[in-house]
Amino acid sequence: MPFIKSVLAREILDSRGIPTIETEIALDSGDIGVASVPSGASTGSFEAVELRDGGKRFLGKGVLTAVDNVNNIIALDIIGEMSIEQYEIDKIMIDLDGTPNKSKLGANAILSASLAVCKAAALFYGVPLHKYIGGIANRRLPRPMMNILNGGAHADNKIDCQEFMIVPAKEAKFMSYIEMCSNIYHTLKKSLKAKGLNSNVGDEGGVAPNLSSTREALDTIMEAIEAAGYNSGSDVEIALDVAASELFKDGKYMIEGTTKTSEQMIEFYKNLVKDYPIVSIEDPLHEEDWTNFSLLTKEIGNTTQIVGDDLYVTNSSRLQKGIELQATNAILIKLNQIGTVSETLATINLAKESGYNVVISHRSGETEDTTISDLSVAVGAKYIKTGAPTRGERITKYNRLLKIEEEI
Ligand code: 2PG
Ligand code: MG
Repeated sequence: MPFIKSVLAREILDSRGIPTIETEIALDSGDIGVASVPSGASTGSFEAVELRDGGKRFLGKGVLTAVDNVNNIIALDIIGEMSIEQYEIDKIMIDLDGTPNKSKLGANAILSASLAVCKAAALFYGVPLHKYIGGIANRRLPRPMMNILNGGAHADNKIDCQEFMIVPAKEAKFMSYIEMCSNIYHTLKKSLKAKGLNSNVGDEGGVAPNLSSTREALDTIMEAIEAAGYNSGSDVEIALDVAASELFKDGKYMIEGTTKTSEQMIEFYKNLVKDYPIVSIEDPLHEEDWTNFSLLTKEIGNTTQIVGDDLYVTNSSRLQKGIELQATNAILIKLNQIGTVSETLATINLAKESGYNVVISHRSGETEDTTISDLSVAVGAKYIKTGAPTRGERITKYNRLLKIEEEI
């Protein structure tokens, strides 16, 4: 077994130009794992804590404390450790932190080290990261849920629903998925321009035109699908991330200039799935609206994937509660919501054992790190959600999947 020889964290920038953390872990074998962590904009209240410095530097968003926690606290406990077993290293860091939400050392600090160990170990064993994590059993790539139109907290327009995604309906090569989604995306941009609408992009690369309702956005996407020569429904379907916790004020949902109760939101979704080829709805309700999640899943869960993101925050206890209540039939997985590789894998295992679909996800603030591409293949995730077919930090995940497909 090799041992961890050195640990070095530093501050870098994410795709929004906001500081984040990158960590390098070197083994005595000479293998070096390098990993960086992403950051969300519409974060769930139950996510593990992302440590920010506060104060004046970078408007309070600096991560030098987290960097220091890796270099001067975590490093002392893991350097020289005669193991690169993921569960052991993660356990050392979880115990060192000692809080339920990683608020002492920061989930960003801990995850950067957890990922760097994982990558160093894959290099040591001489296998690609997806094989190191998942073994040789999994040879299927996920389908992209590709974000083409942004609203909510990811754009400065009037659309309340945060993400409109397109999803290939038929099994194909990954490049065919990309080609179809890219054709539709570029057709959408052209048609917005032709209508005199803004075709600039939001944080995840989707266009962010000033449309005013979910239905208007869906109609625009349906037109683009047909104009690009595809059939909506049989070639490509639609997925939404409503990020409804962001819309919840004083016990009601504020959406499209109206106030809706949970029951009215459920009616709204039942009508939407009747009128559009929607296969998946993420966070349709507030992160604590468990009862109504269960009602919605009972109503439309047979034909529609209901995904919990803020609801579960990749946390196995919250997922366990969701399974008991039959709150959803799928989970969104984001490593930085929980803060270690091993806890993320435990949550994914629980989801799979319970027959839940797994969607591996980026964050709206990303880096060039492509771990999620490998993770999606390793665990046999049904979908990956990693933004539009544009912007380097999104494209790098798709390019990594193309290479993995070539490998396997
Ligand atoms: C989401 C994510 C990623 P954020 O809500 O699913 O698309 O957004 O990273 O801002 O939480
Ligand atoms: Mg979400």
